[in-house]
Amino acid sequence: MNSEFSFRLLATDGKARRGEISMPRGTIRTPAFMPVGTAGTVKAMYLDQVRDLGADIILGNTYHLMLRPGAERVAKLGGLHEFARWPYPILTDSGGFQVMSLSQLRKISEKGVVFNSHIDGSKHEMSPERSIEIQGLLDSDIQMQLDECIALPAPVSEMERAMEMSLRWAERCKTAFGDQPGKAMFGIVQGGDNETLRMRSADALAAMNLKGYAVGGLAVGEPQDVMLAMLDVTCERLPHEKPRYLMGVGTPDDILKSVARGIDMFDCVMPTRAGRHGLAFTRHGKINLRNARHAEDHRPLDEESACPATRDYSRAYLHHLVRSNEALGGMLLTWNNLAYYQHLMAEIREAIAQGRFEQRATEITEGWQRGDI
Ligand code: PRF
Repeated sequence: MNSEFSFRLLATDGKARRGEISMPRGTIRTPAFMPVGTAGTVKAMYLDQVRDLGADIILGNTYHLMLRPGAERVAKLGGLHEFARWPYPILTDSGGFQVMSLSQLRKISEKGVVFNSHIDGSKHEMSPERSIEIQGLLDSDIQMQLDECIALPAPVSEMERAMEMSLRWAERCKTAFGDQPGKAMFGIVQGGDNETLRMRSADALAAMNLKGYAVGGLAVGEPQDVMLAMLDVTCERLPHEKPRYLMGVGTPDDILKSVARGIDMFDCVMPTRAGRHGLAFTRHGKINLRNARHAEDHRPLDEESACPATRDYSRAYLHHLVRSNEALGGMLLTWNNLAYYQHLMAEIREAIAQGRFEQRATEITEGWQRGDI
């Protein structure tokens, strides 16, 4: 264990990187997938299960927790780790992205965001400084700068304005965060689907000498090849020796292609949300358990898996649970999906260490394309 935040690259294979983030609450093996625990819970999972699947870090949301139960209250109760019973690293998103996607009424200006709660309509303000203060009250290990993520497509002038303001907010967040050796504040690259803006954003953030960098503003409506092109120009300009986190991404295919371009960390609601909606991710691709063709299928999702949800329950039973809206359906499929995602990350890390990432990625992709067997 380490008293300071540090990142060590253990192996590279092409642009893909295998590494390790060390911090007081634990070590994060990268490339890493961080299960989303928005409100201090990874929905439909016990955190012990999440840990057992191999998650080194989970994500929490400033926006949700500040509204309910409140950041000061979480602090009073001993911080988010103690509250949720997860003693390992937690990364918190800064709130801006969730304000824009969840609050109906919101106003964004140089000062920050003013918004109405999606829960009770109450009015709240969040400046870059307040976002960092809240993340500190939660006792988050990796804190994110407040940024503005805009939906694509958007006019270049709009992408430029949001990117430049996000840079100014990065400076303010850096100052507000100060010097906390065991923790980190990451900057967020913005710039929409414009290569020049992305390069400017990455260069300016790199010059701030932050402990890590996120790529934001992607997977917001653009085609996958546009997202990958943005990663190509961005990763190139980010410091080699710092971790890189692609926010809110993605499908297993997005993850393989982003690791190939130098991304180290991911988070996404995909495995948890899709699980609650009846969708299973497997070695053989996605399986929609709602479909009537599973109604009398004795086979488990994957008999070779080490995960009980994947190996021990018939597709017929999972189909029945999903169709009946039983809580257990969402629980078993979330378990299966997070097991699949963590297994995928372990395979990725091993392949990079062995210098055979590209071959392994091709084999994994072919497995999905062979279809549901
Ligand atoms: N900014 C922040 N959080 C995010 C994003 C962003 O751009 C995204 C975009 N995919 C997901 N979550 N702060």
